[in-house]
Amino acid sequence: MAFIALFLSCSSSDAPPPSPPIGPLAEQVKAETKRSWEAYKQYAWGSDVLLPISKGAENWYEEPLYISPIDAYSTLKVMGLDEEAAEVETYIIDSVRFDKDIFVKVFEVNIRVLGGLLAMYQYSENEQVLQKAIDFADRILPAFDSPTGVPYYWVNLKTGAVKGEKVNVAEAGTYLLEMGILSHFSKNPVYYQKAKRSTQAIFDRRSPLDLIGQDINVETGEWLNTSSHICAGIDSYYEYLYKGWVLFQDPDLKAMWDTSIVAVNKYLPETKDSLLWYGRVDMNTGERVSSVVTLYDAFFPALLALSGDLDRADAVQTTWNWLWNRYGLEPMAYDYAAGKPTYPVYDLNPEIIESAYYLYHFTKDPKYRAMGEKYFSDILKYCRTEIAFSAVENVETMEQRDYMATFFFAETMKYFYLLFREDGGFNFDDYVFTTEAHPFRRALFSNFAASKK
Ligand code: DMJ
Repeated sequence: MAFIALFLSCSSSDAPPPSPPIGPLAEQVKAETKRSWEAYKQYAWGSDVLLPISKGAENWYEEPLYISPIDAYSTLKVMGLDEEAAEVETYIIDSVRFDKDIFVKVFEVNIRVLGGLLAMYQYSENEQVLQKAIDFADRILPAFDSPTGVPYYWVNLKTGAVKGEKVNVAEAGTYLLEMGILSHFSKNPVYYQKAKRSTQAIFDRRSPLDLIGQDINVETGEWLNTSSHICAGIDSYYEYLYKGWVLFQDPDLKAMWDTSIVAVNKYLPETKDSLLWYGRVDMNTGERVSSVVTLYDAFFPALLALSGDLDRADAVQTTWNWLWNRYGLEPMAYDYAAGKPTYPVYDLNPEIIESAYYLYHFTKDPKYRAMGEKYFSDILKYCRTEIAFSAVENVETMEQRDYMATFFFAETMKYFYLLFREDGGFNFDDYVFTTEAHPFRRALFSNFAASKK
């Protein structure tokens, strides 16, 4: 009887459609994420990060900002860990206040805290979450009140005091998505306008070669470091020009991207031993200044692929894949002319996995999934701890470091999961990922108005 009832209920027309197959590797990624999440909850709940070897916790500042759970939320949702996600949402609503007398790094909290809260609102449609996001954004907004419109490095969440006149371009120009999304959700254009003014201020100070430098003085607009590259310190400025255009359809961003990417592809590439590197040149002369690259640069194939340049994307991914396989993990900084790391830490960073996911998404070439399988097995081999995963102090010795960055939840495990999911998880025609891998549905922004006010 029970069998018949079950059979009838499964075959009735209102039964939910069967879940798409996920695949064993994606299931393994999900299980490892859950294991690490349990460890965060047990040893670090309420703190910013888990210390995965000593089983402790650490905060970025004098008081916690709950960065790991806020950053992790969208990954928990993507993986279907709905109970865990709901627990974070309740905690944020009931227990989290941002009126803290602490100076925070504007760039870092924008991509992790504001971006994470906005993703939480998108999934939950909980107005209280939106109010938290607005409250948080209003507390970092005073940073943008510099003479140039480029934000100061630090802002005090309680007083609005600012400090830090020197910022790099990634810290100066990675706000369009989070601030634009908030403008749309809150119907207040001020956030997008502040973000765009900062991006425009950088673009307007480009050299006659259409290149920008690395560090800028937010009060004078003077370049403090004229090294031009796509490495850590500039990377996500370019990412947000293109993704900002895709999400908001603001033609000014498209024009900035079109000008910039031509110059980037003209002056930065250098081939060495058949590998294509994007190095560093002086923004004014185009002369080479350094052959040191950073593992952050492995985001670039994803951006190239998204913008339609699959050939270059493949060539650059081949380079980063070579470097990964040389060590079994990537060093944070590497001198491709000298052929050795200059900073051998691996911090559980996601970029090379993100690019494998994008390239697989666009080409369906199984070699990119195979790359991801190797990265995952190396991370299991060298970074897995009794309770979670750790950074590695030196990729030549694989000595572990007692730290698990918040982007491990937000990005690294999310991109592994999506790369291994049999259905790919997302359609890029429908979604845009922030630089911290929070996915946003493009259709929500089809009548985006903040750029027109
Ligand atoms: C992340 O916090 C973001 O992706 C940022 O833009 C640069 N890279 C780190 C992780 O490596």
